[in-house]
Formats: sequence, C-alpha cells, structure tokens
Amino acid sequence: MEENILVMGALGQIGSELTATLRQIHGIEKVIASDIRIPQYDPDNEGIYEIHDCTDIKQTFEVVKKHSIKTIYNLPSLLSATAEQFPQKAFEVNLLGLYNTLEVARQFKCSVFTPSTIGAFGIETPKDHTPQNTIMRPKTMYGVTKVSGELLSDYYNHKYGLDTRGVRYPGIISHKTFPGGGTTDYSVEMFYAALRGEKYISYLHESTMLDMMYMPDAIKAAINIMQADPSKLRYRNAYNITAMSITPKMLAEEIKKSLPDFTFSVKEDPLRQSIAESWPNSLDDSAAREDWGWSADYDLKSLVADMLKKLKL
Ligand code: VAH
Repeated sequence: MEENILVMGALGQIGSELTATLRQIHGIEKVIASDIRIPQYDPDNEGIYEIHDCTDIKQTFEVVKKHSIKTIYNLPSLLSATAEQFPQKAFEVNLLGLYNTLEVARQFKCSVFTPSTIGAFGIETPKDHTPQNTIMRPKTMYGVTKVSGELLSDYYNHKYGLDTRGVRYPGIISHKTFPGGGTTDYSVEMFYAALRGEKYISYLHESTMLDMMYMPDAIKAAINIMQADPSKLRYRNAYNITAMSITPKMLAEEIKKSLPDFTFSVKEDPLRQSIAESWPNSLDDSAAREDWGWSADYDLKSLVADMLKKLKL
C-alpha cells in the first residue's frame, strides 16, 4: 500500500508551503491536500485536493481511507486573536478537529504531526529561555486548545502507541500565504507596508519581544521531526523550537537598511498586546537540537533579505 501523506489545513499559512515542499520531496501524487474551502488555482501547488471539514469525523475517515493515508499533518486552527473572537469555533476546530484526526489515525495506524505554539505558555511561564518542561497555564482559548492538544496527542501515543509528534512554533514570517488572525501577523504586514512605501502602524508595542521564525525553517522542522528516529525522541508533543527573538522595532530597523524611507509607529491593540505579553520572550530549544538535530537556517538579516527579494518579484 502506498505511503501517502495528508496535509489538513492545506490552504493556511503553513499548509500551503508545507504541501508544496512535501510534493517536491515525495511526488505530487503522494501528497493529498485538504481544507474546508474551495482553493484558488495555484500553479505552484497542483495535486489532489479534498474539501474537508476537520470537525466532521466522517469526512476525515473518508479522506484517510480513500487515499490510503499513512502520515497526517493536522494543521487546521483558528489563530490566537481570531480564537478570542470566536472561542467556541476555535475549540471545535483546534481541539475537536484534532480529536477526530487522532481517532481516525488510531484506526488506520497513521503518524500525526500537530503544531503547537508559544501561545501554549501563559503569564506564569518563565519568559526568558523558556524551558521545554515548565508551567503552562495559557489564558487564551488558542493556548488552551494547543496545550490540551499536546496532552491529547501524548495520550494517544502512550495509550495506543500512536506515532504523534509536534513542535511549539514561534511566530512565522512568510511571503506566500498571508497569516490570518494571529498576534504575530504584524511581522508579515510590515513587509507589505514597507514595499508599498507606506508607514506601518504596529498593533504591538515596539519593544514587544517574541520568538519568530522564517517559513522555510518552519517547514524544515515539520518534516525533520516526522523523519526523526523515534527512539531518540524524549518528547512527543511538543518540542520548543525557535530561530530568533525580535521586537517590532528590531524588524523595522532591519527592513530600513534596505528601504531607508520606511517608517513605523505604534497604535496598540489591547487584545493582541495582552496576548503577546503572556507569551515568552525567548525559548530554550536545546531538547530539539539534541534529540533530532534541530537548527534554524535563517536569522533576522537573512530572513529580511529573502522576504524582500521574494515579495519584490
Ligand atoms: C498567532 N501566528 O499569532 C500564530 C502563532 C506564536 C504565534 O501561534 O496566533
């Protein structure tokens, strides 16, 4: 039976680029993409696509059975700010959707990757070099679904032996698909404003320090952890990973080196400012480095240079 891969949430910020990369590695026919809405044509991402609502376990069962899936990337999620606007929907998609995936994976013996986030930490968590194992009491629905998702995925591993793995992503900066409803979206919006010659008005204070990562590193982490030797994994869900800790001011200053006329100011959004302040300043990702060789390829300088190059095209 073919070892096919299913990317759920394939139209999202991570999903759109992960699907394309997996198809380059494994072949277009081996990677099935699914999401809840009809996709726009994307020449960089041709292949099998299924319209699939992750909150309906019957649809997940049908897609996995129909395509002989053996690995599932479970990406559907309402992000932090949107999840605070629609907490019940976020619970359904982020946690019930994951439960459905784990139940179907248990029946078909699939491996499952589910992203967690720095949003799984809370205000009581040590903020600097946040440890792999520490207090996690998030006060957002996003954080609650993500820390619960970590625990649920670990349960399916120790109860049923299901191969579940995950990483705690920082904010992800990318050029292909705009992120929607996140607290870290400023980091992408700033590039578009700069290239349009507009001042960017940041909804986070200029000194708000958060972990960030460039999308190629995020994709590398999702693929590498799934290929890692399971005997070397001290943890399953989920590993701390990071690439840099930056503030809106640091990002703006790096962009200004290429676009000297770029300026930005701050008009704080109280909701997203309070969410950001409950997250760590910097993660300790030594466990990922030791257990499966994690390391980021992009720092702030190379990220900004590549983003500007890609967005100018
Ligand atoms: C968000 N981009 O802002 C997501 C991410 C760490 C941030 O989880 O909600």
